[in-house]
Amino acid sequence: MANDKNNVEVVQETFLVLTEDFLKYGASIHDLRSIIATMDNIKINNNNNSNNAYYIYFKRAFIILLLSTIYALLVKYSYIDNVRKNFYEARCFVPSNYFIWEFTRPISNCDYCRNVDKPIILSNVTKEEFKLYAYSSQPIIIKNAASHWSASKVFSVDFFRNLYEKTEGAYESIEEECQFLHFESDFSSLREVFAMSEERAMNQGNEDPWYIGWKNCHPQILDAMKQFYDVPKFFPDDAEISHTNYIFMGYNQGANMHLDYISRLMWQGQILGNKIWIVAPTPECDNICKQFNFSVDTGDIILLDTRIWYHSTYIENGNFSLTVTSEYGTNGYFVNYYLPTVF
Ligand SMILES: O=C(O)CCC(=O)C(=O)O
Ligand SMILES: [Fe+2]
Repeated sequence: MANDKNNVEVVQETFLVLTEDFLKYGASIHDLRSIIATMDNIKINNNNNSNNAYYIYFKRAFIILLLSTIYALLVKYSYIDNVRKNFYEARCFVPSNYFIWEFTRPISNCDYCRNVDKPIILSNVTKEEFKLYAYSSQPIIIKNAASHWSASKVFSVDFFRNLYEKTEGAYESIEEECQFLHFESDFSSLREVFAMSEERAMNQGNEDPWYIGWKNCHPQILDAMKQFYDVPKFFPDDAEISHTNYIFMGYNQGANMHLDYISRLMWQGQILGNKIWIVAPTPECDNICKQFNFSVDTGDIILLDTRIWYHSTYIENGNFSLTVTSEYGTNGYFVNYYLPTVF
């Protein structure tokens, strides 16, 4: 058992170090996707899905084994001590571990993205009407569903700085159980974000634009935030609603291309500003499905399955964007999109 754990850790480390090294040397997640797509360059179609899937699994298992053996040898002979040290120091700043998820996720049957080249756009949707779309794999925008939130008048960099400064244990909760995502920005913690100059916070002057996100899980922070927004009323009664949430805010570059390793669907309320979303299919579906872009405007809610759609975001014209994001849905339906797991 202890040995198994060691092996799992070694594999995870291998892929974390690989991801970090690729990103450090200037590769983007987009480039990494292309590598995987080239490796999986097999047209998946309805007739021989499972053969292809076994072939892809076999290839990935072989690569995992090969990389972890090489890595284990390097660790054994201590050549990698420095890399390892850096890895532990940098671990929490890696936004998402591309290789772990790419190599261990199930292979998609591509049904989720077949013929999908734009989001479904709805407005004034009732719970009854929404039932039809509730667990759709197509991105959905519900126009103006968040326009009535008072968050648009209250949420700002200052609001969150004050809230975090005055709430005991709030910063620690991010380091201990939650998550801070710096994307392309040079911040390593939320404390650092809130310590930036007013000028930089407003994207004025000569400093680089910034964009960050973080997960809120401190009960007092969540209670304070919930006075200013609502979980959408149109979600089905049986949907699990997450109690935690994320804030994403900043300018220009947005989030880099990634998939999320979460158990439910994502919903996001666009509280301030507009944001462009770029969504792309998983690499094994590159021959069948398309990447596309769409804009989410102030007051809209976007629903997206971020576990199967690669996604990145971008904010135009130097404007500020602030969103609240959370999860809804059930674990169960996830299996519909994927071929049976063979491991
Ligand atoms: O809002 C963003 O910029 C990225 C959000 C995201 O990646 C997510 O909600 O999964
Ligand atoms: Fe995401």
